[in-house]
Amino acid sequence: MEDSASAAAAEEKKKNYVLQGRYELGRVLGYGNFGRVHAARDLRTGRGVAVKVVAKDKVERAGMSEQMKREIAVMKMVSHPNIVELHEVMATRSKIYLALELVRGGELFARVSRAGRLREDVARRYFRQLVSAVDFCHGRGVYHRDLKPENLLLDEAGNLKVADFGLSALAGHARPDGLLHTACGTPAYVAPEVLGGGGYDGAKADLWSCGVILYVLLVGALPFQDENLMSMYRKMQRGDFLCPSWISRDARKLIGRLLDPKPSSRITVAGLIESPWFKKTSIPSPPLEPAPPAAARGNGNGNGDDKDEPPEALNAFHLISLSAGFDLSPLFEQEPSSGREARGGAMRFATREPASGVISRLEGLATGGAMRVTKSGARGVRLEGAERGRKGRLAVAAEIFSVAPSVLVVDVKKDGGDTMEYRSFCSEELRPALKDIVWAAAAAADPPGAT
Ligand code: PIT
Repeated sequence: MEDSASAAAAEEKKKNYVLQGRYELGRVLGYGNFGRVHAARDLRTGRGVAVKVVAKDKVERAGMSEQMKREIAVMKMVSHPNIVELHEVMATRSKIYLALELVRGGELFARVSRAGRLREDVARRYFRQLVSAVDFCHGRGVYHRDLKPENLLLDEAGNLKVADFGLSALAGHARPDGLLHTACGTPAYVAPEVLGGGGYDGAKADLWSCGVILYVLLVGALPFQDENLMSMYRKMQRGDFLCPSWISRDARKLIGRLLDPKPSSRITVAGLIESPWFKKTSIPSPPLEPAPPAAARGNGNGNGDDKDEPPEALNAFHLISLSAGFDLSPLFEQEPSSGREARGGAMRFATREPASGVISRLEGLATGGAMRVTKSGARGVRLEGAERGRKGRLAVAAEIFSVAPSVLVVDVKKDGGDTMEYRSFCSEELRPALKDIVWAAAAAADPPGAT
């Protein structure tokens, strides 16, 4: 009996790997509501896709079956260049599979958290794409209700794609008062009227979240933050937030109009599109022009618009000698503006240690931390935690590339588990363990932004 159960489980596992003979599932890209999202390959076309795997029993236990059906219905309705496309839905007895557009550039959240904050022209480009997607949804009676940088993905060309409609609502679900009544979303991004519980207009609530997102892009912090949810809610109700002095006047005005606690006077999409900050045309900086040194970059010109981020246009050898070891990512990015921040907490460092030495360091680190090690070829290693964390087991994948004779670059990525756990693993364990093999050029100045 038990044997046949485990054989069935093994069979299910195999089936999952090549899903219904059509999709070959690969690494975990992230976690949506109710399931993991895997990178996958469509075996019929060879095309890359993302497959979200949802366990039916989990959805049922949480009483979210209707919401799941709504997510699928919504995604079928919203085909737009800035929304992750749903290609196909499949199901087995126990699981639902959504085959989605593959978006490879990671979360916008990762780009912002690594850069600290974005230049206004860079933020404006993302924000326009977000508003285009949001306006498109609203025009079809779809309200996302969980807009936040973690649900905004970037493709390889640096275009924004809205994901995760798992909490979305349709206009048809409003009560007779014309308002939605389900409080959902992520507190820091959710409009005060949603938390208030008295019914809300889905479009106005999404615009508030757009205001929080714009603030996060430009400031690198949340506008309303408090350990105590009630105090945070009170700050939101009062519109009590501060804009740092580097934010331009137009951006500040727009943020104020989006973070208006009264939905009736809050700006509409039509007003937003006509606002000076949104409309501003910016002249893109010339590509491959090395930026002046930090001291000459004039930090603080008062209006805060179009400030420089750290230069990213140096060549491979500059970067190796200047980087003091970690984070050489501009070396490999094909699209300069998609930059190193798009890589979701990924870490890169140069070393003169041979590949075998790097691998044995990683193996030593794994053994010390009771992690499981698997090698893939001569240049790949994966470490997996023994214990399940907040989002499953932490898994870290390292790949080794040769960039010059006797110079290797090691690329480290999260391959499973929670992003915060991954970050603390990197800073508390990985970095210290590798410190002495990371190649830091003697007496070379750190480039701006290097750690
Ligand atoms: C990708 C890459 C990635 C995440 C996703 C897609 C997720 C997409 C998604 C998840 C949902 C949903 C709609 C889209 O409702 O890292 O290509 O739960």
